[in-house]
Amino acid sequence: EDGYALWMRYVPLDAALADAYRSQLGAVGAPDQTPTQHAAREELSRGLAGLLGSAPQLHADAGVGQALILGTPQSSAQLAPYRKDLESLGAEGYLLRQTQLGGREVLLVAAREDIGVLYGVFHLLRLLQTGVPLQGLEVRESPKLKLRLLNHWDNLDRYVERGYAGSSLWDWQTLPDWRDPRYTDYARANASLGINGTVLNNVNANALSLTRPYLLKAAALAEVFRPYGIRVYLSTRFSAPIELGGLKTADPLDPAVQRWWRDKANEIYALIPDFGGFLVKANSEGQPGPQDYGRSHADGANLLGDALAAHGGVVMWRAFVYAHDVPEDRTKQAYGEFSGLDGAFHPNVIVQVKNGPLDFQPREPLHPLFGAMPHTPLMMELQISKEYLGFATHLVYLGPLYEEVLRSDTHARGAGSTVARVIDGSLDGHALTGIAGVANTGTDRNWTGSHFDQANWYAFGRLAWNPHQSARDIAKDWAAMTFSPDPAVVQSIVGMMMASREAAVDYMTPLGLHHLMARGHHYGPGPWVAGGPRVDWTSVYYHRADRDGIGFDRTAHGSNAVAQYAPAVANVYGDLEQVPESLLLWFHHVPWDHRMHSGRSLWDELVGRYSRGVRQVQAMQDSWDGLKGGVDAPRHQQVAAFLRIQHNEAQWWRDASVAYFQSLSGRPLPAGEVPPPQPLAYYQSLQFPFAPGDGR
Ligand code: BDP
Repeated sequence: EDGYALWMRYVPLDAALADAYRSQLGAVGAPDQTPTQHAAREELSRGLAGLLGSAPQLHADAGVGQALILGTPQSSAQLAPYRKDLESLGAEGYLLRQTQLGGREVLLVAAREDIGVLYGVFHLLRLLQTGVPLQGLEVRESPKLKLRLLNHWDNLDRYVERGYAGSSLWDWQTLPDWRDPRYTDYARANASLGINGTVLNNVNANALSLTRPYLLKAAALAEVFRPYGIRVYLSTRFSAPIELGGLKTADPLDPAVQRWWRDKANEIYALIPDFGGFLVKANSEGQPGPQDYGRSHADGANLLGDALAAHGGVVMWRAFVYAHDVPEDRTKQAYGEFSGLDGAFHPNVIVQVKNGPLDFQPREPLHPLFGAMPHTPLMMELQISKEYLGFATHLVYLGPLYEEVLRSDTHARGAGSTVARVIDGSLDGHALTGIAGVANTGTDRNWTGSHFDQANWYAFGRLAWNPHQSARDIAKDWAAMTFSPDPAVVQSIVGMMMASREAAVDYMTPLGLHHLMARGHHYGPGPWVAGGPRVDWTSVYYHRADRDGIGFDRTAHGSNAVAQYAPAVANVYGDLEQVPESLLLWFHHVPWDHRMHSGRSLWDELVGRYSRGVRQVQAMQDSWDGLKGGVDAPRHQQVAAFLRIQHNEAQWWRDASVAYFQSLSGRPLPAGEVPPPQPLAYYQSLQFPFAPGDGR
């Protein structure tokens, strides 16, 4: 058990359960004409062999006597009567149904297209892995979002920006000739969740990835991924016509630039006929873009959109922008640049918006662009890698974070206008919909740098398929498949997972605080960070603490960022009485003796939250200790060690933060709180990657 198999371990089920399943799954009719059909058969065989102890008899022609039938109306005559029904599930949907056929009980895994059958096989395997009875089974599934993508921030030299799981999976040097079998396992894992696209390279893009040698490499990956329903996309450098084409400009209105992109698109599609499209970071953090020529984001996006349109490709244009001149409030920038462009984008352009207005913090309010651009398709970008959440060492299950933003109500069309409904297109009637997760994968044997970070890849994929699902239900499936279906084990692991995100918020940035991580690497506490090239890269800019109080005033008295939300949201966030305490210091600057719901002063509450976060990590350690024997030893040991690291670092965060804020507030610690064992200067002197020891 080294974690390589992810949630697809397919270890033997309990004997009674396996017996019951075997009678329903022994003989299988499954066509084998296409690569995707082949992948479905292979996965089923592999899964059943592992779970039930013997591989099923597979027949390419569905006939009488088979208990399980896989296929589409085209591939299996027996499924022809279901044509209409399957049509209604769309190109990627599927049906699992137990029914009578020719007087016998059969289980159907049926879909309109082959890819739906593969998705259905993964769903069936999940049911077996989690012990769900098949009697009377009826599952109808189709994805709620069209683009369900991973974004790899992988550079061509295999360094992964903000990646914590080793090097990039893509070995550009040996591609296209060598196709590492790991690429296929990557595709299987994604297909098991319904992820249907991958952006191979970093948003801080190198134009080289658009040259012919690299396109050939991308084409090889596309070929590996194709049977699994995964399309390849590329991050695109806006100035590529200059760097690669020798043009003098990349101005989107220049005919030579337009021609260059059209030619490039033709070249790409000749090599990768199902190429997905481009992801673009422009005029952000030093990247080139249309504003360099006095043009708008829409001009830039439409330039690329037009080049891809004839081939059916899309452009995902990122709204993560902030100005070169330091703004009064960085969180206001994206709305300022994009909301006025609503309706100006061509139909194959979708604007990709991060979940919150700043940058993947442990907690942020929803991004104000959601609901504010009804005439423009918006997709959401989440980070699966935990840049601001303790990298791969801290156990932080992101399901609750994703769920929180998806369920946030924009109130754009009245109550119930959730972010999930913005991105699934139902709120404003968009057909082009999507979600992207910044991938946390790498060459580490367990893919994600820690066993528990696999859960974040998993949860992202499941929510991408259906953003209305519950993070807890997803955690249950994951824990059962990844560790053990034993209900006591699952319950204990899910308990740890569900509490973990709030724990991290508490020990890092409680009560709406944000961006207090150490400079540059974002690991460990740095609430004192000040100075340097930009104030919005410092902590003091965000917390604004002094002797009198703390918090960023984003109300009408301050930056008025609240005005970017619909009035029903702005009224809540902007009102000290109504703002949820979890976002208090995001929106308000308040005195240290501000009364909290608990009756305590803000100062006492803040210190209490920091300590609560540390205690929660201790509770996770206790739960995990209780799982010794219930979880295999190799993974148990590694998780236990990582929890020890997390506990030390949670304590470090708490002590450093309390010492720092106390140096400003000048207030005594509340009764019962242990003073930080070291003076503030000690915490300020610690350098990454040297985690704090015991004071030696
Ligand atoms: C920030 C990361 C930076 C990314 C940037 C982005 O620190 O490495 O390039 O986001 O999303 O969170 O473009």
